[in-house]
Parts: sequence; structure tokens; C-alpha cells
Amino acid sequence: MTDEQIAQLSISTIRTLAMDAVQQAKSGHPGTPMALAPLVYTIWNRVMHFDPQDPIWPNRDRFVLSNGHASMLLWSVLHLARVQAVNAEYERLGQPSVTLDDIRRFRQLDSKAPGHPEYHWVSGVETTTGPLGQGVATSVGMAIAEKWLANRYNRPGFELFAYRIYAVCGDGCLMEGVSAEAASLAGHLGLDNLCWVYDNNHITIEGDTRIAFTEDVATRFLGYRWNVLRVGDANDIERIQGALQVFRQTKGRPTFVILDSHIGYGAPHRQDTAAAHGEPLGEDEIRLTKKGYGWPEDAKFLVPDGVYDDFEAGVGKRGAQARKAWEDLFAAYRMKFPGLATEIEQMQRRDLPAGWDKNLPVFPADPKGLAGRDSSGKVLNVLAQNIPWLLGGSADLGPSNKTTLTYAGAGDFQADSPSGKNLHFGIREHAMAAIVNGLALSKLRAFGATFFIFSDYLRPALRLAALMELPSIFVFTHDAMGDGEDGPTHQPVEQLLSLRAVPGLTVLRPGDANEVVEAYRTILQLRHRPAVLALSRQPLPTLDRSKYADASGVARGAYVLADTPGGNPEVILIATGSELSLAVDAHEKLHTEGIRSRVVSMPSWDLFDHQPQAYRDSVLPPTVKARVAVEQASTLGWERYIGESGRIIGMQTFGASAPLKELQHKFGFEPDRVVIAAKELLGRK
Ligand SMILES: Cc1ncc(C[n+]2csc(CCOP(=O)(O)OP(=O)(O)O)c2C)c(N)n1
Ligand SMILES: [Mg+2]
Repeated sequence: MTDEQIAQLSISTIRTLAMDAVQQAKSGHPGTPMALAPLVYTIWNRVMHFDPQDPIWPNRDRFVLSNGHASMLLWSVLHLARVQAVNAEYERLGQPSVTLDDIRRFRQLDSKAPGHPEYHWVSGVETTTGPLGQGVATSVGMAIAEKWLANRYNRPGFELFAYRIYAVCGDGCLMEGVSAEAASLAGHLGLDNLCWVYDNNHITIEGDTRIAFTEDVATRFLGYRWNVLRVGDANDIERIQGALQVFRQTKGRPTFVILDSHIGYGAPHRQDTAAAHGEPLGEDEIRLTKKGYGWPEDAKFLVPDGVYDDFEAGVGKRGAQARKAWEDLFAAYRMKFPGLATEIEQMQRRDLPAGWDKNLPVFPADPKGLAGRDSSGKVLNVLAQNIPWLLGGSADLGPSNKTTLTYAGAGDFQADSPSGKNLHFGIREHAMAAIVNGLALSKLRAFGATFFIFSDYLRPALRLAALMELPSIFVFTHDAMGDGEDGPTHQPVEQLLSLRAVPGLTVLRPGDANEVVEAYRTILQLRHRPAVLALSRQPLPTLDRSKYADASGVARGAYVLADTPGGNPEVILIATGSELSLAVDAHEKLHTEGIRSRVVSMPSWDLFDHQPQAYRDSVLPPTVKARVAVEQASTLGWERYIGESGRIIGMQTFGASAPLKELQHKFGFEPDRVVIAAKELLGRK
């Protein structure tokens, strides 16, 4: 067979595996894999530097399938290239990532060929996709990471980081706003290591894109300062390869390839129809289509002789050589630059460097205190110096979030200064969070910041961080009514609760400066969980830790901050964040009135819920039923800690525009209100 013939055989294999898998599952998306098989074949087998033996080799090219519904494309190539599985400890398992049996069990429980690409479940998937737009936005973070890594670690003769990111997307990805935010930033940063291929098939679920999407996409991307190319025939692998060659030679701009394709290519009754998007073709149509491909009509899940060999000779050989050369290079690098080599290794395992928490501030007692955002800024500036690969930024609120890294040499990340550790995301919260995920997928420790209220704007990416088990860090300031006069548009109410509901997300609302330090100490050690910090805008008294318990209790989610002598309270006050000192004041008042109260600081439900029962019972003794929770947020959910007989002082409505003091009075966040609630529970006057 000629190269061309074997390529066609491999492409037909990808197409027919997709058709068969969707038919077998009785659900899924056959049309786009059928259309894009030549593209994905070309990227994988002819262009990408990716070693199937080691899918986490640091200098591999990345492939992102942003139109995640076309997942069968990925399962096919991961299988045909015999990509090997790795586990969460980055160990190679000596077994294939995706077997033919997994493909036969497409979309079934425990199959390594689930409905959409899932990072952390299937090795070789670079990021979880499915919510349209996320993949391409995340790819911008990967491209930023490559630039940053190359700048920090490459040395003359040692080009350790020189990889490219290929992302495939469809109409849906480009309609979603997040891709526009991300593309705009990618163009600004001139990320020439990034290529998006747009599947221009004029079809979405409701039909022809004429009904809702008639913009000039090419002009839009030219406006973003991308290099825009067009390939008029998705079956022309020579021209696809040519376009990718142009991408590799283009400097100073990302590349956008518009690829004209036919969804459901080759299906006589389904090609170019919306039905090809998300319905099985049906047995008859499959037979007719296979016939058209010159395929045995009744064969199912067929991988003809020569196809595995084709991938072995293509991506397999090229990737193995590239990885081997890289490993030799890295061995020599390690001799010359042992410190830098160690950094790279630690980073790859998500370990922290020695001394990562040195010089963290200890804040002395201070009734005036410090805003959560201010103590956070101090801590971040120390951590970013201790951890070379910790970087991040804000969605234009750096001066307000206090997340700007101000120490000498921190620098701004720009096209001409890729060493910078301050990222300027612009007012693009959603892309920011996706980019933070892309950085985390590239093994950097990254944070993104905005006002807590605008966490709503980035929530889909934050959710994916949790689903992917990425240690992304989200710093949200102005966490309650602290920005008083800005009013209810800026005052979060339901955000805390709603983020606490995200599985696998650690949410922390620290109550004073030393709790902020401990919160960072805790989340930096999370290797496979994202974290949210909800921080105050206004100063919070720094509690006297010689009088009250040490802030290290933060790591356990909740701890006894102040107690009654003898430790047998009759009432427990539970508080978080800015309400903590208020609870302490109430506690002191109760004490003078002879009421035995305890203050529990509970910065994180999630961390507390993971503690052993004995610890939880020691903090919240089941016998003490009189409990008052105070938190400037939606009250929903607090019942689980205060029980049926407890009281919650929280928010039942939106806030209002007024000075903070007046809001605290109006909504009941005053020590006396806590005292009254406690006494009522105890039946005391
Ligand atoms: C954020 C988001 N909204 C909606 C969907 C549901 N959805 C899945 S695919 C799709 C149509 C996508 O059209 P296009 O990207 O052109 O893909 P094609 O059918 O051409 O492969 C929609 C609306 C989704 N997955 N994500
Ligand atoms: Mg489409």
C-alpha cells in the first residue's frame, strides 16, 4: 500500500469506529468524528510530537478537542496509537489507555471511552471538554505556560520546552463568549505556539448556522491579530498538513485554521444534516456509508491490518525519538543546571520546593487589623518568591484584589516579557479561570482573582477545575457586604453556598490575617483539588492568638477558637470570615454574663467534613444543641452544623447600597444580636 492508501485506511478506521461505537451505545455524536477524522489523523500521525509510551512527557505537543462531543475522535486515536495509561501519581501502568473493548463500551459505566473527554480519567486527554468553549480557552493557558516555561528553563543548546498546542473547535465553541475572551488575550500575547482549527461545517443542533451565526469569523480572528488560514476541504490531508506547516513557521501570532467540512461525511442520507450531529446513524445508513468508504459493510469495530503499524510508524516513532532526545538533553541539563532540573521534576509531580513556606508572616494581635485581601497580598508575595512556578493575576482588579506580585523581579507577563509572574487577564473572568486551569494542566501553580460576586462569571471553568482535580487557586475578594456602598450588584449572597456545593472544591473563608496565612498554607499543599479563598475587603481585627487558639486549626476546616473555662460550653457560636471577630465579641459578652459559650471558627465546611468523626464531635459536641451560626451569606445549608434547634444569622435577601456599618445593623451582624440569639436558645433573658 502507498502512504496515501494506508492513511485512508487509518482515517476510515477512525470514522467507522465512531459510527459503530455510537450505534452500539445508542447515543453519541458520529457526524463530527466522521468529518474530522482526516484532520485528527494528520495532527496526530503526521505532525504532533507525542510519545504514546509516555503521555505526560513534559515537552509533548498538546492536543485539545474543544468540541468534546466528538470524543470518539480521541478514543480512536488514543487507541490506535496505543497510548499508555498513567495514574494520578504519574506512574506508567503498563496498560493501554483506551482498549478496543472500551470503545465497544463507549459511554458505559467505567469505560475509558466516556461520553466526553475526561482528564484524569483517561490518560492522553489533556483537558476535560464538553462545555463548549472551555477547551479552546484552556488551550490559551497551556500556550502561556509553554512560553513561561521556555523562558525560565531553556538555555542555549538546551531547548527543553518547545511544544505546540493544537486545539480543535466547532461552531459552538466559537459562539460561546469564553472563546472570544481567550482568543482576544491570545492575540494580544502573540501566542505563536497555539493553533486552533475551526470545524466550519455550518451545522449545530438546531440546524444550519444561518439561523443564529452569520458573523465573519475570519475577520473576527484577524481583528484579534491571529494568523488566519483556510483549508477548503477537510478531506485534503496534504493541505491540512500544509496549513499546520504554516502555523509552525508563523512567529508572533497564534494561528486560526478555518476548515470547511461536511458533518457525517459519506453518509448518504445524513451528511450535512443536524441529525448527523447527535444521533446514531442507524444500521442501514451505516452499511451504506461503509460501502461508500470501501469498507466491509458488516464488519464492526474493525481495525484492519496495517493501521496500528501506521500509527506506530507515525506518531509512535516520531514521539519516541523526540522523547528520547529530550531525556538525553535533560540528563545533560541536570548536570549543568541541577537546581533548575530539580524544579522541573518537582513541578511535574506537583511537589513544592524545599522552603516553600518560609518567611510567611505572623500577624500580631491588632484590634484594627487587616483586610483579608491585604494579608492575602502579603502572603502571595512571599509564596511567589518561594515557589518559582507560582504565578497568576486578576481580571483587571489586581490593585483591589491585592494579588499583584510587587517584589523586585516579579514582572508582568507580556509577549516581550514572558518571564513575568503577573498575568493581566483583562476583564475576562471566564477565560481567566479556563487559562488558570490550562496553566495548572501544564503543572504551574496558578491563581486567578476577581471580586467574589464575579465568580459567577467564571463558574463553568471553576467547576471543571474540580472535575479535573486540578490545584487551581481562585482568590475572591469583597466576599460579603464589605463594599457597602457599591450595593447589591456587588454583594455576594448565594456564592459561598453554591461553591460549597461543588464536589471536590475546597472553599475557605478565613476570619483574620493569621487564618489567611494558614488558608494559603493548606491550599498550597493540595495537589489534586482546586481551592477558593473568599476574602474581605474591609479590615478584620487580628485576633490575639495568645488568648485564643492557634490559627493552624484552619487546616482542619473548623476549630475551637475560644472556649469556656473547663471546656463544657452550653452554647456554641460558629462563624466564618468577617463574622469571626463579631462572634468573639459576643462570646466575651456572654462570658461576663456568666454564660458558658464556645466560638468555633469554621473557615471551610469541606475541610471540616473530611475530619474524623471524633474530631468533629470534639469541636461540635453532639450534646450541645444550642448553636448560633453567623455568616454574611445565604443561610441555606447551615442546618447541618447547628441542627434543628439552632439559629442562623445570615442573609435572606440581597444586600443594599449603604455604608457597611448601616448594613451590618440592618441585617443583624452585630455582637448584641448574637448574644440575644444565644440567650433565647438557652431560655435566658
Ligand atoms: C456550553 C454548552 N452549551 C450547550 C451544549 C450542548 N451542545 C453540545 S454540541 C452542541 C452543538 C455544537 O455545534 P458545533 O460546535 O457546530 O458542533 P458540530 O455539531 O458541528 O460538531 C450543543 C449546543 C454544550 N455542550 N455546551
Ligand atoms: Mg458545527
